[in-house]
Amino acid sequence: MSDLSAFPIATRWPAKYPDRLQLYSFPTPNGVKVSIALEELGLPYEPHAIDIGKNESWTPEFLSLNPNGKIPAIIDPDGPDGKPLGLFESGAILLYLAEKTGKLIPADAAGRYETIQWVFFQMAAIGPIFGQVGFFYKFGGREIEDKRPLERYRDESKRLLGVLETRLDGRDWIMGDQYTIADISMLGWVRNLIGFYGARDLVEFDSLKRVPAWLERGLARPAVQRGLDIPKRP
Ligand SMILES: N[C@@H](CCC(=O)N[C@@H](CS)C(=O)NCC(=O)O)C(=O)O
Repeated sequence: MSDLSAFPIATRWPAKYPDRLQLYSFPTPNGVKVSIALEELGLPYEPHAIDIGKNESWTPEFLSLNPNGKIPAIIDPDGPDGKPLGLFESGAILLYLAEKTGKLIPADAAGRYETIQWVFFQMAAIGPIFGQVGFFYKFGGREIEDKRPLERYRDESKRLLGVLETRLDGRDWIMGDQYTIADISMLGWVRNLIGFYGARDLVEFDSLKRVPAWLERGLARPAVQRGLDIPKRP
């Protein structure tokens, strides 16, 4: 039986199944990347809901695993050399899971780096910029009279969607025939932009062809549908 006693987070969110990978998350675009990947991979895991609406990611127990106070984070009791590994940052977790299993990433070195490149593109651009559109269009920032911040992030989001539209020319998935962690990193964000943030018209989503078709293909995957709802909101 795995010993997670070195991880203070496991005192506040105890593991029923300590031999399984422990997921500390919430069903947001960053959180669902990991639950979707785990569902795709069929790895046994135990999800714990960290209610960010109640600031649970800022508790000392959560901060002991991720000093940056953000979901998702994991503990893999069966990490490198068979020792437990704690990890935060969704991109790092996706890469770790892909390399652990040899799935959701091409086996050849060039394809592997190309996939990592697109995951970094998501982490550095799609996530932060779409998140700002969410703030300035749907949340607190919508009250701000000066519309330049919203316009800036709207225009940048349209540009980034354009990059995806071009990349998907002649490809079903970001890496072509193979569905990878690059797709998983982005599906939840594009879905959120036009769904939860309500920015479909703002970013002229319907003027695109390939991105909507890719989103539909991704959302049709049963593992994606399951992962989008894990962990369940309390
Ligand atoms: N770069 C981080 C970002 C994680 C992130 O922003 N998580 C958000 C939810 S999508 C969060 O935990 N917010 C809680 C808060 O800031 O209080 C990653 O990809 O893991």
